[in-house]
Amino acid sequence: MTWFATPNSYTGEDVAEIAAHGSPVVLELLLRRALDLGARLAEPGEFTQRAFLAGRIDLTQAEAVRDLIEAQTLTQARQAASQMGGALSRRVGPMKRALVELIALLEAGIDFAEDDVDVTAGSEIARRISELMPELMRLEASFARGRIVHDGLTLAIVGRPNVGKSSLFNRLVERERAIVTATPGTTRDTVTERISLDGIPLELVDTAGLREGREEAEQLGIARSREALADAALVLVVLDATEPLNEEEHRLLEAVRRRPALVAMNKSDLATAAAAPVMEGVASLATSALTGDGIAALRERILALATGGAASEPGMLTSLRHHQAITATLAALTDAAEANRNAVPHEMILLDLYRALGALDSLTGQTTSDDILNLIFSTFCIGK
Ligand SMILES: Nc1nc2c(ncn2[C@@H]2O[C@H](COP(=O)(O)OP(=O)(O)O)[C@@H](O)[C@H]2O)c(=O)[nH]1
Ligand SMILES: [Mg+2]
Repeated sequence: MTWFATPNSYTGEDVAEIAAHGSPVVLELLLRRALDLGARLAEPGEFTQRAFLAGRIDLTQAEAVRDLIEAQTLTQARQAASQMGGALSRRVGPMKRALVELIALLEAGIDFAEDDVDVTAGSEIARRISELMPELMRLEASFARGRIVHDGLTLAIVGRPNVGKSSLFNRLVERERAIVTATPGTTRDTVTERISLDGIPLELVDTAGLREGREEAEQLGIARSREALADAALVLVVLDATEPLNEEEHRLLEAVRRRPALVAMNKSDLATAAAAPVMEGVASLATSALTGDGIAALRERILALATGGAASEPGMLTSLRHHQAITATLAALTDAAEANRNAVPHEMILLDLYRALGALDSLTGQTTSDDILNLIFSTFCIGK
């Protein structure tokens, strides 16, 4: 038994922790005994929620506890650990202080108008607001990388039969996961495998070759391929570099033209430059699943496609909730700046500034409604 005395426990309350040998029978027995003696089972995330309500951690840190438990790659775990350590809150702290200062300045001008307190000049208000914007915008932009580190992405590998989709898939997952044969139409069902590309979780989907299906099983496989193609965030179109494009491939390239897509001209070991099919403005690179040529470059290109070139940084926004809070802060500050330009009374500008502060505070949980709090903590596992 370990005793954590208030206020130095995880939740801030008096906490007794029982550690036991891992046998499920022993644990079950201990749990039953504790329940018989008046204990009750914790709700999902209840300990973390109590820690949050006691002010031990803020909301971004609480969310990071869940993210750390659910982390599947080392990068995800590191990102969650850094957020748990307060990286995001530390980034938001100075912006909040600057905003509170500006609010205090305007409030003072209104409250003590008769006592000769100088009314803040419009130019000073404009300067203070515009000083806040760049870092808020950087923070908003960090969501591009933060979201994919957090959520991962799906990449569908598509193309006609026998071009080497399964071979490339196996190269990327670094084992013989999908069946490769010289007979077209071998892959009948989608095969998925999770890999980590520079820490970014990527779900690869190998699909059945797209063509007019010969029999029912293959037709079903092709229907699934089309679904996988529609659902995936990223698409890898595989072509055979030794053969001209056919109708199906022209249609496919047209379909992915406006999507994040890459084209692998596979079997480059067999291809002569003259035989390389003509591309239609889609980025392509030569690969050989047989020799491994171009596979490293393919990984890099997939990574660049996934991240859009956004680099990793401390205190990234990782959830839509974070992103919405920052977008709302930016919108309210933009309104405040606009009102200030139009020489609107300070009472009105303050309304916008308070709205910005509220949005910023919702990120760390100071002004988050109970409904949203309950929603967040319900996604935790029990006993955390
Ligand atoms: N020479 C050569 N053969 C390849 C290459 N990639 C795949 N193949 C062969 O092409 C055939 C079809 O490959 P597979 O991966 O099953 O194609 P899929 O139908 O598109 O999944 C197999 O015999 C592979 O060994 C490559 O880069 N070079
Ligand atoms: Mg295949």
